[in-house]
Formats: sequence, structure tokens, C-alpha cells
Amino acid sequence: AAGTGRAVIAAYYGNAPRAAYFQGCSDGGREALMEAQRYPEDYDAIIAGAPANAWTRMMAAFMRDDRAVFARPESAIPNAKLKLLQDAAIAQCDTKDGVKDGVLDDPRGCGFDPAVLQCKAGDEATCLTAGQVTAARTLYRGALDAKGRPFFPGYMPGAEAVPGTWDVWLTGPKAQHGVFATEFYRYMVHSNPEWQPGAFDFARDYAAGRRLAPLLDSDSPDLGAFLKRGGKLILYHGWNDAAIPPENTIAYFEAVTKRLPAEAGKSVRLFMAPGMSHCLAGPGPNVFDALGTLDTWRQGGPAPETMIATKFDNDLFGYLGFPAKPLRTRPLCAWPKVARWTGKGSTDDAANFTCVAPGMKS
Ligand SMILES: [Ca+2]
Repeated sequence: AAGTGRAVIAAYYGNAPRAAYFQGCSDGGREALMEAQRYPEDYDAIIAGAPANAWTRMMAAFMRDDRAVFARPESAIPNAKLKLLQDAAIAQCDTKDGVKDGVLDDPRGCGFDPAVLQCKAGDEATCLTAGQVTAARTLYRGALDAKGRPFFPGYMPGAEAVPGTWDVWLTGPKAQHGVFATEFYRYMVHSNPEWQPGAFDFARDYAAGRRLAPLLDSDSPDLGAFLKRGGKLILYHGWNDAAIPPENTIAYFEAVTKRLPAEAGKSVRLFMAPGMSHCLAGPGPNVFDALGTLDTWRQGGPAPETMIATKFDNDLFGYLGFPAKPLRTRPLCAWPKVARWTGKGSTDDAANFTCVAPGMKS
């Protein structure tokens, strides 16, 4: 398709394009990394957002998530109770990053345990049952393998009740983790339309699904061919993504960096977005110009150390360039740096933040 695109452009304009870029998020992020790994000549620079790159591992993890919530009726977390989790996590951790804004800068440091919400007895609207606490803990912790070892990262606290996060992916009536994983194992792995999630056996079914890894996965850290021909890669991921765990992208970035430290340091950047949901929206600033940033970089500018993100009253409109009201701006910082308020001026203005090493004050 990339070659056809070049030929069409050359035929129509009389000149081949000077550069070719690929941008995608979620499954598009998986495709973006597939391009970088398997077809390194196709594109000069690539943006991969919240990549679903570890597909066959992720499907096993998704089934674990589904079973944690839906295997037993007492573990199901009603949408109305998601606010309890979010409010308790925000109350515990919002100011740890120096700004009380309803957003957790790095939610890994929160250490939130939903046991603080457990009902003294029975089930009330204002607390979680023991089964619900266990299910929530499992979603935060992440999936374990057949031997109980950590297998895939979990989900972050701080935006559980934001529509489009936990309700859509993890806990709601048609939680998409269960839908995706059931269809994967039912149709792509077992070719059995009768297959049911209750039959999931981690060791057996994960191994069966792995047979599709060479086709579906794009989590190889070997970007050598792409980087050695001068390719640039921007990765980004929202910290409050409930579809694909943010730590999966951090792990991928670190694997690439470990494999080719010099090339990655020069040509790969990761931006984690606090309070951003899956590819768009969320309580944190989540609209930013990754493509413009990539273009400037590819044309010879310095490697990007920051991108300014905006939170709009309507993020989709803001993203599409339709009229929308900006509510807050904030720099996203090249990993592992984080944005810290300078202590002066509005905390809704990116100009009053600097990128610093994690753990440091500004
Ligand atoms: Ca905060």
C-alpha cells in the first residue's frame, strides 16, 4: 500500500513525495510498529500511539481481566461504583505531583489499594464487596500467567469513572476486553463458534494463540533496519488508558533502548500523557501535535523533548480542529522526564511547567 501511494502521488503531482510518514493509535499503533519492524523502507518517520503491539499476549491478559470481573457475579463492579474507586484514588494521590488538578502525573506511584473501600458488611452503594475489591485489585495489578507470575501490566487509578475508560473496556455490561478476547479465541484460535470464556485455560489457550504471534504481534524491539536508515519514531500512551496498559509501551520503549541504545537515544522518543484515556480524551490534556513534531524532527530539527498538550471542553472537536474551548495546557515530556509546576502562575498554563527528571521538584 505504501508503494502504491508513492506511485499515485508521483503520477498525479509529477514528483515522488519527499518523505512518507505513518501515524496510528491502538490497532493503528500496532500497525505503525509493524511497519517499522517488518517494512523499514516504507516510511521515513512513524508515530505509534497506545500500540496494541503485543496482541497475542494481550488477548490472554484481556481474558484474565474478563474472568476477574465476570467469572463470578459477586466480582462484577457496577458502573455506579467506579466513582468510588476514582474519588478514593484522587483523594489519596492527586497532590503527590504538586498540583491539585484531578489528574495523577504518574499513577504508578499512587499505591492505591481498593481495600479501603470494602464494606463492613453486606453490599452498599457507598462501598465495595470483598469480591469487587478482589476484582479491582486484579485489574490494577495486571494479569498473571498459568503459574501465577506477572504476565501483563495492569490499569492505572485516577480515571476509573470517566466514560470510555473502565465502563467500556473492563467492567461495563459489554466490557470490550471480554468481547475482543472471546472473538480472538473463538474464531481465530479455536475456529469454534461455540467456544466460551468459561473454558479459558491459560497455559493451553495462550500457547494456542501464540501460534498467530508471527502474523499479529509487532513487539519485536529490533528496529535496527528502520533506525539505521534514519527513521524517527514517536511513541505515546495515555496513563489512564483502560484499553491497553500504559506500562506495555514503556516496556517496549525500554526494550528498544536496551537493544540499540545509541540509535534509540537519537531517533526514538516516548511521551506519556497524564490523565489521557485511550488515544483521545480523559481528564488530562490529551490533544497534541505529534505529526507536526515528527515532521520538524525529520526535517532536521532536534529530537523533541516536549509536546504541548491541551485539554478541551470537547476533546474530539479540539483534535479535529473544530471550535472547542481550551481548558488547560501542559507539556508532555520525553520519557522519563515529567512536567513540574514552577510554583508561579496558573497551573492550567503549560508555560508554568518544566520537564524534570522524575522525583525532582522543578
Ligand atoms: Ca495532580
